[in-house]
Amino acid sequence: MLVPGEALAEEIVEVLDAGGNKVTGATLTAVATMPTMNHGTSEVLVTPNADGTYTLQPLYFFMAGFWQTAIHAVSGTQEDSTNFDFCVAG
Ligand SMILES: [Cu+2]
Repeated sequence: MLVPGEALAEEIVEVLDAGGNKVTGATLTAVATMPTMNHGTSEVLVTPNADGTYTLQPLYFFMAGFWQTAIHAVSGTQEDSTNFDFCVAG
């Protein structure tokens, strides 16, 4: 469970193609916000890992409540985006 002020939280994500294969070498951008409160966090850095996943950090969820991480991935001429929605317990 996440608690407010967990400064070193991270998310590890995979990017899959239509066939379910991991996409390596993609360019990911990530923004963490509290959509209902109109604020975000400091910049989220994306680091590719050797196993084909990507690590998003730092994710500084400094308040309890509803958070959203919006992720956009670009690989060649393909791009896609998704949101991870979750609550930080108070
Ligand atoms: Cu807030």
